[in-house]
Amino acid sequence: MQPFTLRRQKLLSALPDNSIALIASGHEQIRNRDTHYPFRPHSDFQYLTGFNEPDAVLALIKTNTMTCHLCLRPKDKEREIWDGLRLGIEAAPDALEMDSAHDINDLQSLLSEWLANKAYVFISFDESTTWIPRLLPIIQQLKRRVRQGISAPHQFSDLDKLLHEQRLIKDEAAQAGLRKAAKVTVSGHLAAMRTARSGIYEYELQASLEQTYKQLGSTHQAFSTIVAGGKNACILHYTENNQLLCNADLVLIDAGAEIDGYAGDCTNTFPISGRFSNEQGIIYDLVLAAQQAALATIKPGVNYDVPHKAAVKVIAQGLWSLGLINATSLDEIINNELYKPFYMHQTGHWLGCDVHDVGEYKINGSWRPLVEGMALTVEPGIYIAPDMQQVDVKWRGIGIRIEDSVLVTETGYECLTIGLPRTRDEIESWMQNR
Ligand SMILES: [Mn+2]
Repeated sequence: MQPFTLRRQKLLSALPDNSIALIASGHEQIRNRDTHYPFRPHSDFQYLTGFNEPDAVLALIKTNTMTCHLCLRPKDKEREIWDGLRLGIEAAPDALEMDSAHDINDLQSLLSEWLANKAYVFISFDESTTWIPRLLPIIQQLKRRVRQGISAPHQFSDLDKLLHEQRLIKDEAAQAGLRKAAKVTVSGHLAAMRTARSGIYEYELQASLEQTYKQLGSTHQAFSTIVAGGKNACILHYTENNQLLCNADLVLIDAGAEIDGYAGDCTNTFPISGRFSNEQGIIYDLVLAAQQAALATIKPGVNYDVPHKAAVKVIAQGLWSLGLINATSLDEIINNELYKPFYMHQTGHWLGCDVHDVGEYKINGSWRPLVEGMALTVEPGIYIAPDMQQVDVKWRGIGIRIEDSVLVTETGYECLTIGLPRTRDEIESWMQNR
C-alpha cells in the first residue's frame, strides 16, 4: 500500500461522520504571456496523493464507509503532444489507489452528488475564496430539495487544523524523503565549497550547487538559493546572488533541494580563501557554540522555544564578552533583547513538504513540546551590519548562519544534514585539501 493511501485513511479516520474533504492540486501559473512557472502541486495534495498534475481535486468522503475519489484531466492526444503525458482517468484508480476517478470538467455535478446528505465540508480556509463561491450555490440548491428527503451540509471546517497536525509528525515515508532531500542538499553545498575562489560571482557558486541538485534528481529548489558573499550575508533572505566574491570574504549559502516533495534546508558559512580572519573565526565559533547548545536541548517533551533560548543565551554572552553589546548583566541583555540587532530571527522552523512547514508552534498560548517524528531546523546566526556604528569597524559586515535539519527521535534527535565540515578547523582543512 502506498504511503499516500495510509495518510488518506488516517485523515479520514479523524473526520467526523457525514463529512467530505476537498483538496486541490492547484493550477499552472502564467509567468509571462504564454509561458508558465514550473508546476508544483499544493503540498497537502501531494502529501495525500503523490500525484503531480495540475487541475486535480481529491475528495475524501466519510459516511458509514471511507472512500477516496480523484478528479483529474482526461487523456488528450493533442494536448499531450504539446504539454506532456497525462495519467488519465482510466489508469488513475489503480495507479493512485483511489476508489474512483473522474473527469475534472465534471467536478460541479460530482460535487452536487457528493455534498448531498453530508453534514460537514472540510476545505483549507487558505483556499476559501476559491471554494466557498463554488460550494455555496450547490449547498443552496441542495437545501431546496429538502422535501425529497435530501439534506445539505451545514458547516464548513478548516481542514488545515487536522491535516497539518498530521503532516507535522513525519511518517516513515516522510522521514525517508527528508533524509534524501538533506543528503542531496549537503552534496550541493560541498560542490559550492569546491567551486569557491576569489574573483568569481556568487551565482557561480549557486550554479555549482544547483547543478548538483539536478544531477542527483532534485526537480526543484525547496526555496530560492541564497549565496551571500561578505556583507550581503547581513541581508537574511538575499537572493540577488550577483556580486563578486573576494578572498577576504566569508560566503553564506542557505539552500535546499526538493526531492519527492520534501524540502532540504541547510546553511553553511565559510571563507573564500579557505582561512578565517581572526574576527570571522571568533564570530563563527560563537555561532557554532550557539547551534550546539540549541541542538543539545532537542528531545521529546522539551518545549519548542527551548533550543532558541539556549542559542540566544550563548550569543548574548559571547557578544557581551567581546564588548559588542554594552550591558551590566546577561539578564539585562536577554530580558531587553539587546542581542536583537545582531540576531533578529528565530532559531528554526518546522520542516517537511514545505520548507517552512505547516503545524502550530503554540498550543493554547504555550510553546508546544517536541514529539518524536517532528522535523525542524536549528539555525542561529550573528549579523553585524556594515553600518553598525556602535561596534568597532573590524567587526562590521560579518554575517554568519549555521543551519542543520533534524528529526526528533525517541531519545533525542537525528541530524539529517550530515557530512559538511562544521568546525573552523574542519572547514579550513577541507578547503585546503579540496
Ligand atoms: Mn531554514
